[in-house]
Amino acid sequence: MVGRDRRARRNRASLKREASPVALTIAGSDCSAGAGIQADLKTFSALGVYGLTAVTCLVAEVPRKVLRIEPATARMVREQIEVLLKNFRVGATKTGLLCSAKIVCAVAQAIQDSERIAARSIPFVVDPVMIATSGDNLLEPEAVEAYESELFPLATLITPNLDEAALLLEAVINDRRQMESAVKALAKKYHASILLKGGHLRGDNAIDLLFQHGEFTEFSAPFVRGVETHGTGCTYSAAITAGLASGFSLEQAIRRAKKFVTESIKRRFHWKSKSGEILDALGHL
Ligand code: PXL
Repeated sequence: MVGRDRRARRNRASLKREASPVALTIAGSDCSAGAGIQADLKTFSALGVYGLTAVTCLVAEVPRKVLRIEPATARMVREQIEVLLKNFRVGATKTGLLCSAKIVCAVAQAIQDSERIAARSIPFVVDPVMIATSGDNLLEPEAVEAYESELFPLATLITPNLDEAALLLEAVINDRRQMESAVKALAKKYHASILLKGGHLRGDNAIDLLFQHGEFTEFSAPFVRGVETHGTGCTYSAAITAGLASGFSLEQAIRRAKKFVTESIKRRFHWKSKSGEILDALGHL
Protein backbone atom coordinates (compact mmCIF):
# COMPACT_ATOMS: atom_id res chain seq x y z
CA MET A 1 0.00 0.00 0.00
CA VAL A 2 2.77 2.38 1.05
CA GLY A 3 4.78 1.33 -2.03
CA ARG A 4 1.75 1.92 -4.29
CA ASP A 5 1.16 5.38 -2.79
CA ARG A 6 4.77 6.27 -3.28
CA ARG A 7 4.69 5.03 -6.90
CA ALA A 8 1.51 7.02 -7.60
CA ARG A 9 3.09 10.13 -6.11
CA ARG A 10 6.20 9.61 -8.21
CA ASN A 11 4.07 9.18 -11.36
CA ARG A 12 2.15 12.36 -10.61
CA ALA A 13 5.40 14.23 -10.04
CA SER A 14 6.90 13.00 -13.30
CA LEU A 15 3.70 13.88 -15.19
CA LYS A 16 3.86 17.37 -13.71
CA ARG A 17 7.50 17.67 -14.77
CA GLU A 18 6.73 16.55 -18.32
CA ALA A 19 3.84 18.99 -18.55
CA SER A 20 6.04 21.98 -17.74
CA PRO A 21 5.87 24.56 -20.55
CA VAL A 22 9.08 25.32 -22.42
CA ALA A 23 10.29 28.68 -23.77
CA LEU A 24 13.39 29.60 -25.76
CA THR A 25 15.31 32.86 -25.53
CA ILE A 26 17.76 33.89 -28.25
CA ALA A 27 19.79 36.67 -26.64
CA GLY A 28 23.11 37.96 -25.35
CA SER A 29 24.80 37.17 -22.05
CA ASP A 30 24.96 40.03 -19.52
CA CYS A 31 27.66 38.99 -17.05
CA SER A 32 26.08 41.20 -14.36
CA ALA A 33 22.90 39.13 -14.86
CA GLY A 34 20.31 41.91 -14.58
CA ALA A 35 19.50 41.84 -18.31
CA GLY A 36 20.00 39.52 -21.27
CA ILE A 37 19.79 35.77 -21.23
CA GLN A 38 20.28 35.64 -17.45
CA ALA A 39 17.23 37.86 -16.82
CA ASP A 40 15.19 35.80 -19.27
CA LEU A 41 16.08 32.51 -17.57
CA LYS A 42 15.33 33.84 -14.09
CA THR A 43 11.97 35.13 -15.34
CA PHE A 44 11.06 31.84 -17.03
CA SER A 45 11.88 29.93 -13.84
CA ALA A 46 9.94 32.33 -11.62
CA LEU A 47 6.90 31.82 -13.87
CA GLY A 48 7.14 28.03 -13.90
CA VAL A 49 8.52 27.66 -17.43
CA TYR A 50 11.55 25.58 -18.41
CA GLY A 51 13.94 27.95 -20.20
CA LEU A 52 16.20 27.15 -23.15
CA THR A 53 18.89 29.51 -24.43
CA ALA A 54 20.67 30.27 -27.69
CA VAL A 55 23.49 32.69 -26.88
CA THR A 56 24.18 35.37 -29.52
CA CYS A 57 26.97 37.33 -27.88
CA LEU A 58 28.88 37.93 -24.66
CA VAL A 59 28.69 41.33 -23.02
CA ALA A 60 31.20 42.36 -20.34
CA GLU A 61 29.27 44.97 -18.38
CA VAL A 62 27.81 46.22 -15.14
CA PRO A 63 24.75 48.48 -14.90
CA ARG A 64 25.55 51.86 -16.56
CA LYS A 65 28.76 50.60 -18.23
CA VAL A 66 29.25 48.31 -21.23
CA LEU A 67 32.92 47.40 -21.67
CA ARG A 68 33.00 44.92 -24.50
CA ILE A 69 30.69 42.90 -26.77
CA GLU A 70 31.79 39.80 -28.64
CA PRO A 71 29.35 38.09 -31.02
CA ALA A 72 29.02 34.35 -31.57
CA THR A 73 29.25 33.22 -35.19
CA ALA A 74 25.95 33.27 -37.08
CA ARG A 75 26.37 29.55 -37.70
CA MET A 76 26.73 28.83 -33.98
CA VAL A 77 23.57 30.82 -33.23
CA ARG A 78 21.63 28.96 -35.89
CA GLU A 79 22.81 25.54 -34.72
CA GLN A 80 21.83 26.23 -31.10
CA ILE A 81 18.30 27.18 -32.19
CA GLU A 82 17.97 24.23 -34.56
CA VAL A 83 19.07 21.57 -32.07
CA LEU A 84 16.75 22.97 -29.40
CA LEU A 85 13.72 23.22 -31.66
CA LYS A 86 14.28 19.67 -32.92
CA ASN A 87 14.53 18.19 -29.42
CA PHE A 88 12.11 20.16 -27.22
CA ARG A 89 8.46 21.04 -27.59
CA VAL A 90 9.05 24.78 -27.48
CA GLY A 91 5.86 26.68 -26.64
CA ALA A 92 7.15 30.19 -27.41
CA THR A 93 10.38 31.92 -28.45
CA LYS A 94 11.77 35.40 -27.86
CA THR A 95 14.75 37.38 -29.05
CA GLY A 96 16.84 39.86 -27.07
CA LEU A 97 20.15 41.36 -28.12
CA LEU A 98 21.11 39.98 -31.54
CA CYS A 99 24.19 42.14 -32.01
CA SER A 100 24.76 42.01 -35.80
CA ALA A 101 22.89 41.91 -39.12
CA LYS A 102 24.33 38.46 -39.82
CA ILE A 103 22.92 37.09 -36.56
CA VAL A 104 19.52 38.69 -37.19
CA CYS A 105 19.39 36.92 -40.59
CA ALA A 106 20.54 33.58 -39.10
CA VAL A 107 17.81 33.76 -36.43
CA ALA A 108 15.16 34.58 -39.05
CA GLN A 109 16.26 31.59 -41.14
CA ALA A 110 16.21 29.21 -38.16
CA ILE A 111 12.74 30.38 -37.07
CA GLN A 112 11.36 29.97 -40.58
CA ASP A 113 12.85 26.47 -40.91
CA SER A 114 11.57 25.42 -37.50
CA GLU A 115 8.00 26.36 -38.31
CA ARG A 116 8.25 24.32 -41.50
CA ILE A 117 9.67 21.31 -39.62
CA ALA A 118 7.25 21.55 -36.67
CA ALA A 119 4.33 22.26 -39.04
CA ARG A 120 2.92 24.65 -36.45
CA SER A 121 3.49 28.26 -35.73
CA ILE A 122 5.30 28.97 -32.46
CA PRO A 123 4.52 32.36 -30.87
CA PHE A 124 7.54 34.57 -31.51
CA VAL A 125 8.24 37.71 -29.47
CA VAL A 126 10.81 40.15 -30.84
CA ASP A 127 12.27 42.59 -28.31
CA PRO A 128 14.25 44.88 -30.63
CA VAL A 129 17.13 45.59 -28.22
CA MET A 130 19.22 48.41 -29.67
CA ILE A 131 20.49 50.63 -26.88
CA ALA A 132 21.27 49.75 -23.24
CA THR A 133 19.74 51.76 -20.39
CA SER A 134 23.26 53.14 -19.92
CA GLY A 135 22.97 54.73 -23.40
CA ASP A 136 25.55 52.35 -24.91
CA ASN A 137 24.85 51.15 -28.43
CA LEU A 138 24.36 47.39 -28.40
CA LEU A 139 23.36 46.75 -32.01
CA GLU A 140 25.33 47.20 -35.22
CA PRO A 141 23.51 50.01 -37.15
CA GLU A 142 23.16 47.83 -40.30
CA ALA A 143 21.23 45.28 -38.24
CA VAL A 144 18.17 47.56 -38.08
CA GLU A 145 17.46 46.97 -41.78
CA ALA A 146 17.82 43.19 -41.28
CA TYR A 147 15.29 43.36 -38.44
CA GLU A 148 12.85 45.18 -40.70
CA SER A 149 13.17 42.93 -43.71
CA GLU A 150 13.84 39.50 -42.13
CA LEU A 151 12.72 39.27 -38.52
CA PHE A 152 9.73 41.55 -37.98
CA PRO A 153 7.64 39.75 -40.65
CA LEU A 154 7.89 36.55 -38.53
CA ALA A 155 6.92 38.16 -35.21
CA THR A 156 3.74 37.52 -33.22
CA LEU A 157 4.59 40.56 -31.11
CA ILE A 158 7.24 43.30 -31.30
CA THR A 159 8.00 45.15 -28.03
CA PRO A 160 9.87 48.43 -28.71
CA ASN A 161 10.44 51.07 -26.06
CA LEU A 162 9.97 54.74 -26.98
CA ASP A 163 13.57 55.21 -28.18
CA GLU A 164 13.46 52.12 -30.38
CA ALA A 165 10.07 53.10 -31.82
CA ALA A 166 11.33 56.64 -32.52
CA LEU A 167 14.34 55.21 -34.35
CA LEU A 168 12.23 52.79 -36.41
CA LEU A 169 9.73 55.49 -37.40
CA GLU A 170 12.17 58.41 -37.52
CA ALA A 171 9.61 60.28 -35.40
CA VAL A 172 9.39 62.05 -32.06
CA ILE A 173 7.25 60.35 -29.39
CA ASN A 174 6.75 62.61 -26.40
CA ASP A 175 3.18 62.13 -25.23
CA ARG A 176 0.24 59.75 -25.14
CA ARG A 177 -1.21 60.97 -28.46
CA GLN A 178 2.10 60.47 -30.23
CA MET A 179 2.34 57.01 -28.65
CA GLU A 180 -1.02 56.07 -30.18
CA SER A 181 0.02 57.22 -33.67
CA ALA A 182 3.38 55.47 -33.32
CA VAL A 183 2.03 52.09 -32.23
CA LYS A 184 -0.51 52.16 -35.06
CA ALA A 185 2.13 53.16 -37.61
CA LEU A 186 4.47 50.35 -36.45
CA ALA A 187 1.69 47.73 -36.67
CA LYS A 188 0.88 48.90 -40.19
CA LYS A 189 4.52 49.01 -41.24
CA TYR A 190 5.46 45.54 -39.94
CA HIS A 191 2.10 43.68 -40.09
CA ALA A 192 2.48 42.52 -36.50
CA SER A 193 1.01 43.21 -33.08
CA ILE A 194 3.01 45.93 -31.35
CA LEU A 195 3.44 46.61 -27.64
CA LEU A 196 4.88 50.10 -27.28
CA LYS A 197 6.40 50.57 -23.82
CA GLY A 198 5.92 54.09 -22.56
CA GLY A 199 7.90 53.73 -19.35
CA HIS A 200 10.19 56.61 -20.28
CA LEU A 201 7.33 59.14 -20.52
CA ARG A 202 7.00 61.19 -17.36
CA GLY A 203 3.81 60.64 -15.39
CA ASP A 204 2.32 58.83 -12.40
CA ASN A 205 1.80 55.63 -14.37
CA ALA A 206 4.01 53.59 -16.66
CA ILE A 207 1.68 53.08 -19.62
CA ASP A 208 2.16 50.59 -22.45
CA LEU A 209 -0.03 50.38 -25.53
CA LEU A 210 -0.83 47.22 -27.45
CA PHE A 211 -2.14 47.56 -30.99
CA GLN A 212 -3.59 44.28 -32.19
CA HIS A 213 -6.28 43.51 -34.83
CA GLY A 214 -7.00 47.22 -35.24
CA GLU A 215 -7.58 47.84 -31.51
CA PHE A 216 -5.70 49.54 -28.68
CA THR A 217 -5.34 47.95 -25.25
CA GLU A 218 -3.69 49.88 -22.45
CA PHE A 219 -1.56 48.35 -19.71
CA SER A 220 -0.81 50.60 -16.81
CA ALA A 221 1.03 50.32 -13.49
CA PRO A 222 2.15 52.94 -10.96
CA PHE A 223 5.52 54.35 -12.01
CA VAL A 224 8.21 53.31 -9.51
CA ARG A 225 10.20 56.50 -8.93
CA GLY A 226 13.88 57.03 -8.29
CA VAL A 227 15.01 53.80 -9.90
CA GLU A 228 17.37 53.53 -12.83
CA THR A 229 16.73 49.94 -13.76
CA HIS A 230 18.74 47.63 -15.89
CA GLY A 231 17.02 44.66 -17.52
CA THR A 232 13.38 45.78 -17.34
CA GLY A 233 12.75 45.28 -21.06
CA CYS A 234 14.30 41.80 -21.09
CA THR A 235 12.32 40.73 -18.02
CA TYR A 236 9.07 42.08 -19.50
CA SER A 237 9.43 40.36 -22.88
CA ALA A 238 10.57 37.12 -21.18
CA ALA A 239 7.51 37.18 -18.91
CA ILE A 240 5.23 37.70 -21.95
CA THR A 241 6.95 34.78 -23.70
CA ALA A 242 6.52 32.59 -20.60
CA GLY A 243 2.80 33.43 -20.61
CA LEU A 244 2.43 32.53 -24.29
CA ALA A 245 4.32 29.24 -23.74
CA SER A 246 1.87 28.51 -20.89
CA GLY A 247 -1.15 28.97 -23.17
CA PHE A 248 -2.28 32.47 -22.17
CA SER A 249 -3.74 34.79 -24.83
CA LEU A 250 -1.49 37.69 -25.84
CA GLU A 251 -3.50 40.16 -23.74
CA GLN A 252 -3.49 37.89 -20.66
CA ALA A 253 0.23 37.23 -21.06
CA ILE A 254 1.00 40.97 -21.22
CA ARG A 255 -1.24 41.78 -18.25
CA ARG A 256 0.49 39.19 -16.07
CA ALA A 257 3.95 40.20 -17.35
CA LYS A 258 3.31 43.88 -16.53
CA LYS A 259 2.48 42.93 -12.93
CA PHE A 260 5.53 40.71 -12.75
CA VAL A 261 7.91 43.40 -14.02
CA THR A 262 6.44 46.07 -11.71
CA GLU A 263 6.92 43.72 -8.75
CA SER A 264 10.48 42.97 -9.90
CA ILE A 265 11.29 46.70 -10.06
CA LYS A 266 9.93 47.17 -6.53
CA ARG A 267 12.04 44.26 -5.30
CA ARG A 268 15.09 45.08 -7.41
CA PHE A 269 18.61 44.16 -6.47
CA HIS A 270 20.10 47.35 -5.04
CA TRP A 271 23.72 47.80 -4.05
CA LYS A 272 26.62 50.23 -3.66
CA SER A 273 29.47 49.69 -6.11
CA LYS A 274 33.10 49.80 -5.00
CA SER A 275 33.33 53.36 -6.35
CA GLY A 276 30.35 54.38 -4.21
CA GLU A 277 27.67 54.53 -6.94
CA ILE A 278 24.22 53.21 -6.02
CA LEU A 279 23.20 50.64 -8.63
CA ASP A 280 19.89 48.93 -9.39
CA ALA A 281 19.23 45.84 -11.41
CA LEU A 282 16.43 43.38 -11.81
CA GLY A 283 17.06 39.77 -11.10
CA HIS A 284 16.20 39.65 -7.41
CA LEU A 285 12.92 37.99 -8.31
O1 PXL B 1 18.80 45.71 -21.46
C1 PXL B 1 19.26 45.47 -22.73
C2 PXL B 1 20.27 44.37 -22.81
C3 PXL B 1 19.93 43.20 -23.40
N1 PXL B 1 20.78 42.16 -23.52
C4 PXL B 1 22.02 42.23 -23.04
C5 PXL B 1 22.43 43.37 -22.43
C6 PXL B 1 21.53 44.48 -22.29
C7 PXL B 1 21.93 45.70 -21.63
O2 PXL B 1 22.99 45.99 -21.25
O3 PXL B 1 23.67 43.41 -21.97
C8 PXL B 1 22.93 41.07 -23.17
